[in-house]
Amino acid sequence: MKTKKKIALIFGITGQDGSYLSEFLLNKNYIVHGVIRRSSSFNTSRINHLYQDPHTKSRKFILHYGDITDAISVSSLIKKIQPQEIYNLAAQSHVAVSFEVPEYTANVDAIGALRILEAIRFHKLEKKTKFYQAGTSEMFGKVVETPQNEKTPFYPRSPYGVAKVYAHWVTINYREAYNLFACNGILFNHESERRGGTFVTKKIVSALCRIKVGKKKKLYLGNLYSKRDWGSAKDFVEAMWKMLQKKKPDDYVIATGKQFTVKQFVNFVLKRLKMNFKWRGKGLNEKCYHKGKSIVEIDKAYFRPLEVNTLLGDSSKAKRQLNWKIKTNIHQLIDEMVNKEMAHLRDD
Ligand code: NAP
Ligand code: G4F
Repeated sequence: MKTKKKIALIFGITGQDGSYLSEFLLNKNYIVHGVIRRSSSFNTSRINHLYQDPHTKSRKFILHYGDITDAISVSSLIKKIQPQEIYNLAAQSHVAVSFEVPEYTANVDAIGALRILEAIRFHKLEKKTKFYQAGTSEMFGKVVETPQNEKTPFYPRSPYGVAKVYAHWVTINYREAYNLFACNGILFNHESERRGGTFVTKKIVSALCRIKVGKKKKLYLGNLYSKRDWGSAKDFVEAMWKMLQKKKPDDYVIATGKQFTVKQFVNFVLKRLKMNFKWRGKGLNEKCYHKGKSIVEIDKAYFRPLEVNTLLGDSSKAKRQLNWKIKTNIHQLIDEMVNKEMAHLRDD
């Protein structure tokens, strides 16, 4: 007997995680629907390889225009698609930018989650549709304990972090009030070759590769001493799916349990590129030299009004209950990112 394919709906499908989650779900034989925003330039580069022409029979990958700030579009898509699983990955996801556009960030990152939850409830899909909310270690902000787990209190340090705390609690609220199958993933930083170019790992890899081949002279960074627990996006999207396959909905920290400073990340990439280097100076005058020339310098513009100095996750609950495992360490991640960047540069 043929089993019916599961249907998933992804908000934020054009982003780093949306693209990997799409691939993951398609491999599991899902029909994947995704919401894209109208943009004056193409915003689908991460999912172009998955695209299926609307005239294709029995499509498995279907895109819809919509926006998480538009309640009616959110609601009508959910009514039309009636998915078994909804993944809310849509966000203004840049912490520094959230200080520049705080109200917009709240609208997308906080109320966006509410709009989806309310649409599930309004269309009486509580028993049919499971919901995943893309929460973040930024909610821990000025951490009150180390490492951070599901019980660690939140102390967000940016409009982004504050908005995500709202989304976290409203997800729990709908779970408890309406018996909705709704889970929060509390994901620590996760990276890949598809990471947006203004996040620090991708910015470092991209600039140092270009410096290596003589296409760029200098990389400017902000705080070199913040510590992050960096994992691989491919590993982390699997955890999102695993949460929705459990019998009961719950919240889970997803992290590697290892942390490094931004400066260490720079050093790892330089070593991977076989570039000799030496750091000299202090504070804003700290510089990294290669062959007698400074290649990394500090620019105050990249400091934030408030910083999250340290993040380190304890994901033992996810390991125990979801049987989730980390497959990629930081050096393998850097390898993947550097290889992709160098291939791009060769193609250029
Ligand atoms: P990303 O690459 O910035 O992708 C964000 C996605 O959200 C994009 O598809 C973007 O569309 C979409 N989006 C933004 N505003 C929207 C709106 N108003 N309506 C509909 N879609 C909208 O982020 P990511 O790294 O994949 O992260 C996925 C989610 O996990 C985000 O919610 C992020 O906050 C959260 N998170 C990420 C990390 C991490 O380290 N990557 C860690 C913890 C939590 P466009 O392509 O059109 O801009
Ligand atoms: O790469 P980042 O911009 O990531 P951040 O702020 O940790 O946020 C990312 O991870 C969160 C999970 O914890 C997600 F929720 C969020 O959506 C996003 O994906 O910055 C990492 C660190 C920060 O301490 C920042 O101050 O790197 C420091 N940094 C130093 N120089 C820089 C730079 N960050 C950026 N983006 N650019 C710099 O030049």
